[in-house]
Amino acid sequence: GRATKAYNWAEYYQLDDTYAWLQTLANQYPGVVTLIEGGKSYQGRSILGVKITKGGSNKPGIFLEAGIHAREWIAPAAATYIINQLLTSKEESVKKLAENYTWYVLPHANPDGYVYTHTTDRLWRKTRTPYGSCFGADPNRNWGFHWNEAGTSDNPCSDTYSGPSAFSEIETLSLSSYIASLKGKIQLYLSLHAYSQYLLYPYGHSAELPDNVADFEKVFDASVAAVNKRYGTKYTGGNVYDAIYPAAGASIDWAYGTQDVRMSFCYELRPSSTSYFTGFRLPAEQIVPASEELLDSIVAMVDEVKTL
Ligand code: ING
Ligand code: ZN
Repeated sequence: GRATKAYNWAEYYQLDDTYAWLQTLANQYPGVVTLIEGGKSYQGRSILGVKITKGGSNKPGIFLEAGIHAREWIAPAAATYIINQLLTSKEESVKKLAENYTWYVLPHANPDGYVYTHTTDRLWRKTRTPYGSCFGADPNRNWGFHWNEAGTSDNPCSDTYSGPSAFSEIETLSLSSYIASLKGKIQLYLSLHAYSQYLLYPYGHSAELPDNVADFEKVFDASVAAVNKRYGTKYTGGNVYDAIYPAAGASIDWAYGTQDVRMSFCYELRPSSTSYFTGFRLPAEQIVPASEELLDSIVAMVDEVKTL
């Protein structure tokens, strides 16, 4: 699907295809879509995204980060689906979602890793920073909030290597400073991963619950009910530490714990639990349904957040 064919959601794209598409959106929607650089990668790539201001510039912000894990291809695909719906949907609920918020969407938080899954190793997860004879730190274990306290590895060859220090990875360092530049503007932080069909909220570093856990539970309930409506897809979840496993240094914990973002969630998208080999290879025919139900869920989530 290169150059001559229109960008669509029937296949997975390479990094350059998606970045070119983002550029066309900025040209096509002047004053509404602004290209943003959320950061840089070790190999010098841009963490490119869009800011969408359909309702003007003074709306509360929603930040959507995807692709921090390279092999979870459905995550960036769903992020671009959401960008497209925010810009083109005729549905009243989606139009409102676009008009009432400033959206910051970054489909590829780990561009080097994503390229590597296309060229060399489909199941690569981490960044590509060299560490001795191994490569990469886990960019969802590298953020500077209770860094390395649980569910991480000190072995650079491990898929959950936390890195030599918090924010050792240029990807998390630069992205975090971009997010910090928006401090006070973000109401909701979303991180897209795969797989297992979970909806998760802080924390990952310990079983301690966020002080507004009752609000998280209300929003969680509305969101998992909505994800089920269209195709019957079942999500479960809760706080990261209890619902899946200990995991310190994740982006959603950092956003909640250090940036005054009171609502911060991670979606683990389709498929449901299956083998490691097939889990990251969601058939391309499922990009659209997985993304439709995700958007249904986000609509309900934002409606619920509004009532808090
Ligand atoms: N799962 C996430 C991971 O980084 C997660 C789960 C989400 C942990 C949010 C911490 C916070 O391990 C996958 N599949 O990557
Ligand atoms: Zn992941």
